[in-house]
Amino acid sequence: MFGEMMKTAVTALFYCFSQLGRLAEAAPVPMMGMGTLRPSGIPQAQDASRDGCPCPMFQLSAMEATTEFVVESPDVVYGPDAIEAQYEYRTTCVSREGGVLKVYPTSTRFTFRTVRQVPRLGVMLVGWGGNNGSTLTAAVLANRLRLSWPTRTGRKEANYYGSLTQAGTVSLGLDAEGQEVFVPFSALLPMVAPDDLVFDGWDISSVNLAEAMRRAQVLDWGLQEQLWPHMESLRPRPSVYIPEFIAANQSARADNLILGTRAQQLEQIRRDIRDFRSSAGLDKVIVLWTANTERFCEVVPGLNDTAENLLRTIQLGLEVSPSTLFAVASILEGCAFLNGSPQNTLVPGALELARQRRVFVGGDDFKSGQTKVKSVLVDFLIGSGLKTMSIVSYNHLGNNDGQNLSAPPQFRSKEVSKSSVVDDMVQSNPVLYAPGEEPDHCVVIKYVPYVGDSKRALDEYTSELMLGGTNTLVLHNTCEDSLLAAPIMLDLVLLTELCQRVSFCTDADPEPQSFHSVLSLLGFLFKAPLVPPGSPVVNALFRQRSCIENILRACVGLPPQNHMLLEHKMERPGLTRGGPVVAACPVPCKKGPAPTAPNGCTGDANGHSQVDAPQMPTT
Ligand SMILES: NC(=O)c1ccc[n+]([C@@H]2O[C@H](COP(=O)([O-])OP(=O)(O)OC[C@H]3O[C@@H](n4cnc5c(N)ncnc54)[C@H](O)[C@@H]3O)[C@@H](O)[C@H]2O)c1
Ligand SMILES: *[C@@H]1O[C@H](CO)[C@@H](O)[C@H](O)[C@H]1NC(C)=O
Ligand SMILES: *[C@@H]1O[C@H](CO)[C@@H](O)[C@H](O)[C@H]1NC(C)=O
Ligand SMILES: *[C@@H]1O[C@H](CO)[C@@H](O)[C@H](O)[C@H]1NC(C)=O
Ligand SMILES: CC(=O)N[C@H]1CO[C@H](CO)[C@@H](O)[C@@H]1O
Repeated sequence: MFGEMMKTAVTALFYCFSQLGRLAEAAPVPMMGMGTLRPSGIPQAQDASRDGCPCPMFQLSAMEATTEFVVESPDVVYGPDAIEAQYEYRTTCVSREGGVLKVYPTSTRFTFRTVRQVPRLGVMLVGWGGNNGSTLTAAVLANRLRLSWPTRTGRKEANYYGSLTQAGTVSLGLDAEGQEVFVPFSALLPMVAPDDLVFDGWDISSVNLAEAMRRAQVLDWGLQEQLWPHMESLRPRPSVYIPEFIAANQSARADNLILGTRAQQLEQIRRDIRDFRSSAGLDKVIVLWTANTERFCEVVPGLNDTAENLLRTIQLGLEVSPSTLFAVASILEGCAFLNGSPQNTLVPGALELARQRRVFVGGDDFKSGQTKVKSVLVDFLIGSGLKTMSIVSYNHLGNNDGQNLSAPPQFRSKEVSKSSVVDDMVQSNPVLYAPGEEPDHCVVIKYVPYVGDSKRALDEYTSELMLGGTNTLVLHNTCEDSLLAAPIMLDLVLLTELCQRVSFCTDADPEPQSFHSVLSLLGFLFKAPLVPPGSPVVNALFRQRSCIENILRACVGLPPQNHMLLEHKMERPGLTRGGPVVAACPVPCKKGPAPTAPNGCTGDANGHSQVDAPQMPTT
């Protein structure tokens, strides 16, 4: 049932046909990353191809995993330093004229330039000793060292499952047989390899990363043992602790602090960033807040509404949250700052400062478990014309974060970040929802120590069907929160770094520019995506994914992915392909009069690969 629903929600959806027989009546397997997300019980991609699995999808992704590609086009120039692509951005402009919507197609010519040289990149985590910070560090080390470890269900190997860039793929197009060719997301443009990242960070708790890993109780023991000697020497730098911002129970671990005035603390953070950059020989540093959720704060005119006021507030020692202090320090050091927690760290003054210094900021709150499902499921429900009226979510978790979140002021931050996640989907459908009408939406978070990091999320979605019917979906999701969050943190850093190497200009404005300092392209990875003032907030997950994919494609001169597959939908295939090979017609072309009334079996609107589908209406 769930698989059935995902089928319509997920635009680029593929089924492994060879598995379909095996799984018999079981739900088809939605694979967001095409061959990367596997249903449990199906062998890994590599194993599958080794075993001679006839499924083309798995073989392809394994085979293509290291493939480089080159775009053969007069619009794309691979220079020694940069890839330059001419790109036609086609969009539309809508205006209301006398009760009629007039839609004007428009076109803008862009030139994208992507620097090819990837830098030596350092990542500084605020809250390095937390579950997320220690898990991410461990994951990168385990992959770099190619570790494997025994578990009761067999040996496991380090991988980057859950990372869009490392384990997701994109379709480059069709080959001569009419089959799609996939490459890893990370192959689209030169990106830093995650194994090459260098980590550092701050934590109010002084324990080293090995002990932090043990405290987090996320990883298998066999893995922890092997990582121990590598993590033991990693020690978080002292951090800024202001008790009123995080829940009282954190004070027990606060033994590693930067003392002094706010201004002195700011200076120390800046020194730490410079020290890391020079001592580790880095070209770039990106700062990521993954420390505890702080309480929600009001923006006060005259104090944090402009860059100048915010800097003055810090100098005067007035109230400023630790996360905002870290954001300001990063921006002043020219380092991108990403906020993985829900609180409103990036106050207007911080955004203005980022704009002035041309530094990227992104946020808020990693989109890992429940919210991610919500941003798919509600998109599916409303997108298919069902009127969702009630969304209720219960969470219980037992990690340190959960303990905090059960405190009301911190919960308020989480509630705010989780609550607007369906707004764009509701507003996209004026047929179902009158202006101002919205579903009931309730979120509850409870602290249950026993479940630890294995967060439980229970969701109930009730929607109105035609003629007075209702449909209620209930979902139970066991999250392993930090293992979902760590690959997201990785993607955030890698995509942000890539965006720093992209510049573009238009014919009308030939002066090269960068993306807006509020890097809204990262929306796929955040629960409450921060966007430049005035731009629409997109929460729907596959719109967000398409945004990243299509912008990266534009940088190599490829058109947006449109999933039309017209090649496979024509009575008489007539598409000529460019390139040296004019592909053989993939569909058997019958001579003679075309059938006048195709009976709808020419394929399948869900983007299925055509392998087993009936290919032509039989006359
Ligand atoms: N675990 C998840 O799946 C998940 C998902 C979405 C969002 N988040 C958000 O990410 C954040 C971190 O989660 P976690 O599970 O790693 O929590 P955690 O409690 O294990 O780790 C947080 C760490 O931050 C440290 N810390 C607190 N205040 C600090 C400060 N001022 N400076 C430096 N360090 C400080 C703590 O000592 C702790 O080590 C939370 O805000 C959470 O809401 C987590
Ligand atoms: C910390 O949490 C425990 C329950 O987990 C509670 O009994 C205790 O009072 C809390 N301490 C503080 C300082 O809030
Ligand atoms: C803005 O500054 C005031 C005064 O320092 C502070 O009380 C408030 O919490 C700040 N708001 C935010 C969102 O940081
Ligand atoms: C770690 O990241 C996950 C995913 O975003 C988040 O839910 C959790 O709260 C984080 N943990 C902490 C302590 O920040
Ligand atoms: C579950 C739990 O122990 N939460 C604690 C978090 O911090 C608040 C204070 O802000 C405590 O009252 C809670 O007990």
